[in-house]
Amino acid sequence: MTTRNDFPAVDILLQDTRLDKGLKIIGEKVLSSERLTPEEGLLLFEKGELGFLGALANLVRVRMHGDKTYFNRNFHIEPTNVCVFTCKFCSYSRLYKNREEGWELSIDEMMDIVKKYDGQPVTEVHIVGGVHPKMNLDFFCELLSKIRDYRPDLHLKGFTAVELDYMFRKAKLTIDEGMRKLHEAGLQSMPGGGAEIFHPDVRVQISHDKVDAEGWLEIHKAAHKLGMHTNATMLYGHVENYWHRVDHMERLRNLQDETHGFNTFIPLKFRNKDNEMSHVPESSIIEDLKLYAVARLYMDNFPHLKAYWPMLGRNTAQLTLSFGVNDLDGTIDDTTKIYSMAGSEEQTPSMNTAQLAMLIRQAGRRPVERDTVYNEIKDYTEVEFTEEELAG
Ligand code: V47
Ligand code: SF4
Repeated sequence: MTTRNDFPAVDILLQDTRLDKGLKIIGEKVLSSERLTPEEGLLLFEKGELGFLGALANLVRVRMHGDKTYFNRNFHIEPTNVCVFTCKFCSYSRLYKNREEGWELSIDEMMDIVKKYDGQPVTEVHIVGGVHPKMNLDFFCELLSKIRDYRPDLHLKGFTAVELDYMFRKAKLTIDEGMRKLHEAGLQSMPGGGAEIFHPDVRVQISHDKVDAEGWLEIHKAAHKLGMHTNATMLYGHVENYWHRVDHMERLRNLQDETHGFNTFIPLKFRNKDNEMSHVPESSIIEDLKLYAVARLYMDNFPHLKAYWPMLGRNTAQLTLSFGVNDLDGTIDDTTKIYSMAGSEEQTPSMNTAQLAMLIRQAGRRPVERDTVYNEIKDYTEVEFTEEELAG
């Protein structure tokens, strides 16, 4: 049990007579583990300065996880970038009529990707892509069961609620029926994509034609009912305002109170290369760090907060470890294109275990390899790496 005496820096900040009264109340609430209201979430965005937010978020992070920072060994399969939807921020997708500009992998081609990892200690495959009109539920059930049969030790995490909504409607199945089918075929958990910003005023501007907030939340709820864990994302730093961010987090926090099925909240920074929102400037690093800190303070029932390094870049991701983040995702092995195509500094995202562990150690944290559902595999705090391993 930690007390305020364990965090003298926070105590000093809260004693400062110049501190805004509302922020002082929030600080006291955080110290006594009380839930913040939406108005308080908004005040943190509007008035909280970086040092204040960081100190509080770090306190919460230490209270929940000590110095541990998690990562995993994973790779992605992106079955296609052909997509029936037209999200304005997406640099990755191609419409069906332009499908010769994109890719469409067969089950055999995807199995060849899995076979590349024969004998390697990866623990998770993350399957996500565009919404292809011809890749249906049966196709993906076949893919899942083939991977499961070939490599039963690999955790199968796949499909955003956007992909599932389309798949289930096309198969004329209810959400519960569709989800059960995928679960039986081997799907073990779901990533958090497709959430973007839930508020309809923003959603209609950036992704008007895909599943809405209620549909997204319903699908995650169905997965939770089956005992599956899922993640939740928020695409930030474009046309949304602070209130839209709080509204987004509030909806997730409410569902989590009901189901406790979410593992991780993952803010995704909007990147503006080669998409229909390229005129919208990207957020500053200060804004990024503030957002992570507010998210840690607001999402009090989400066990984990992840900075997804292929999107944020490894340097900023390392900084977030002082602003509430306790997870960096995985080794990736250059198997995702969503962020490199949108202009991330990580054009060939791949880090080996040594590089990820050192990134975490440089930030004064303990690197712990985890599996998808946060069972701890190995603590790398004391492990010595060779120069060759660190060079990658
Ligand atoms: O929903 C698309 C985002 C998401 C851009 O659950 C963009 O562990 C920024 O959800 N700029 C899909 N973001 C990826 C995703 C994800 C990634 C890593 C880990 C997990 C997890 C989930 O990618 C989409 C959308 O929000 N995205 N385009 C862009 N230009
Ligand atoms: Fe399609 Fe996803 Fe891109 Fe939207 S973000 S256009 S759903 S691939």
